[in-house]
Amino acid sequence: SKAPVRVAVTGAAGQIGYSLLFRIAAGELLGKDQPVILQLLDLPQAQKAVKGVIMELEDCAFPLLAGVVATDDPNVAFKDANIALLVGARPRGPGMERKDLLTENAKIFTVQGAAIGQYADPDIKVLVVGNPCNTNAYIAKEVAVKYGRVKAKNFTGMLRLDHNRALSQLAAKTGRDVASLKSLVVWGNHSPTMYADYRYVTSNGDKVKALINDEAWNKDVFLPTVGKRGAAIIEARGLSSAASAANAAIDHVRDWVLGSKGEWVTMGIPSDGSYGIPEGIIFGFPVTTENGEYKIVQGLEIDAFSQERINITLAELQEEREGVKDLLA
Ligand code: NAX
Repeated sequence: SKAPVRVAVTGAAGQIGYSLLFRIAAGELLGKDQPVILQLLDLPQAQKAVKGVIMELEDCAFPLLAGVVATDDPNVAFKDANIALLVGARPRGPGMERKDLLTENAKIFTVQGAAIGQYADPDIKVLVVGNPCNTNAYIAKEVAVKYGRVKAKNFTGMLRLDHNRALSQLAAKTGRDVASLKSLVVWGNHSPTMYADYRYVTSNGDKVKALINDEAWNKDVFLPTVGKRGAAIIEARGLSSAASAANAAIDHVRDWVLGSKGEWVTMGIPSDGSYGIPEGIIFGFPVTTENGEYKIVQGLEIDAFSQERINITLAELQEEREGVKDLLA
């Protein structure tokens, strides 16, 4: 049988962690024949809750769960890790400005980036879920690569929840099966500025844009619905999205590792300059994946409306980068 893969998960005691860990241990992340060792990181005050989660993991008697490590030390959590899901982050407290949120998280991701850079498997694949996820991924990447071991291209941020949210809105609007919808893109930042672009989406060979045939719906309904979905869930549930976020994290990493079989998926990845996005910024792009590598879908025409939306989400990311510049100097 295969050697176990080490999967580090931060924020293990949180609500996304509670949805995520059981699915990883069940083989939904890396395949039903791939044993995993979970390396769980959370804050010191959350260690008791992590213990409780581990008791439940034990009680599932998952055949693929080859071991569990619980720690409050990033250097231990990321040791030899092959995959890292960075979920834990500082939530926005009452009266906290966006800028404070950015700086508080920058500190966390600087520490974790350094631990990954020094102790993880050099081929580690990192997905940042904790918000602001694009900029947190950017920080972890910038810090980690300074140690000269891990690869910048392997630091990614999660746009997949936005992608899946957009797919389900399109399925509802067209009455088509969600599984029939291909070639969606979500450009940019995981924030309400993200641009869900369905110009290329097809369903069983039909152009979804032609099926919908309503430009006003795009601007007035679709984009705001997808962009504000997180807030709508908080309003309805009294808690932020967790099971759907965990599901998207699994989709993201599974497709990255096991391949998208020619289909486009959205990943937040360090830009290589494609589509005029400055190099290094973590930006949502359409990619295909094969053999553990992603490749940006090239040559898509960017019309005036799309360019305008891409500029808005890019400007936000550049502003966030500017806000953490001093911490990375
Ligand atoms: P919870 O507050 O339930 O859990 C967060 C956990 O992280 C807690 O157990 C906390 O102790 C831990 N933590 C905090 N700082 C840590 C650190 N420095 N090291 C290790 N662990 C730490 O939040 P949850 O609902 O699980 O959400 C986690 C993060 O995901 C939040 O930042 C949230 O904003 C973000 N989300 C991102 C999404 C995306 O699409 N990218 C969607 C869902 C979610 O909103």
